[in-house]
Amino acid sequence: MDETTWLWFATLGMLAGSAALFLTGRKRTQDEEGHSIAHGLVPLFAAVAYFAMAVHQGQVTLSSGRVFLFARYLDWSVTTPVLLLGLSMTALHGAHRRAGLVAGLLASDLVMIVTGLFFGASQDPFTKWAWYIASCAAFVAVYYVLFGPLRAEAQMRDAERRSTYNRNVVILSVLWLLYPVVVLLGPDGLEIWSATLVTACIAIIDLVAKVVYGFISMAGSKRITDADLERGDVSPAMLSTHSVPSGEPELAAAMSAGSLRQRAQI
Ligand code: RET
Repeated sequence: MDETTWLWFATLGMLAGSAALFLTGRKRTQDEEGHSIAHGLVPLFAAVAYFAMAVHQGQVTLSSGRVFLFARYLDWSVTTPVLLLGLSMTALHGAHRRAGLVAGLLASDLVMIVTGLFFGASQDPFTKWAWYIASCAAFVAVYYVLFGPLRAEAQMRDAERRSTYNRNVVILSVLWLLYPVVVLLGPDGLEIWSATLVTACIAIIDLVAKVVYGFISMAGSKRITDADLERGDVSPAMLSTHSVPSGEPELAAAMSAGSLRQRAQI
């Protein structure tokens, strides 16, 4: 397959993945609803970027003749913060806690992507490798937060949140590590791999990191929600709707248990 075919393949794969994630996502609590919407939107946004690249708009030809696909970075600047926010919500039981820490995580991630964009657009070797090192340093900061303070937060939660965080953080960090390696080997870096090989590899890694990881993360948030509902640990304010849909008796039970608990605490 040539490079453009890979870009079309990724566009269609992302669209199908987004539709599947939106259609299967459950929305019983606000937490679950947040995860479903986030994981549905991530591949949808990627589809926009892949389409732009497939029709040769999301790229520029540099004076050296190298074609630089900058639309990848537009995709990553939106989708990576969303994925990190989802993981933070799992560790923190809602993202409203430790807002400074979460903001620091997202800012480091954005620095990683923006410096990566300048790396890709550079032609002078010194400038290029300076940007690469800066991007890797920001990547280390992202890992530090994920495996340091956020992991410590997750260990203080219930068994389902803890195990979901521990599983997701390992899968996410292994997948993300592949990006700087593939980009390093390709035409933007050491020029060992061809543009087609890099585009094919990134298309596959992107589909796994967005769609497959999306399903894994949504399964985790389903487990967490099931356990919360079973324990009656869901107050009416945490539900995604204030009216209980008929045919959802477990919600009605959890709501009344949750409101009883709330009243007991007053
Ligand atoms: C770049 C530039 C070189 C240095 C580093 C990079 C890291 C990229 C990463 C991208 C992750 C993208 C994901 C998209 C999925 O939605 C920018 C290649 C460190 C980690 C996960």
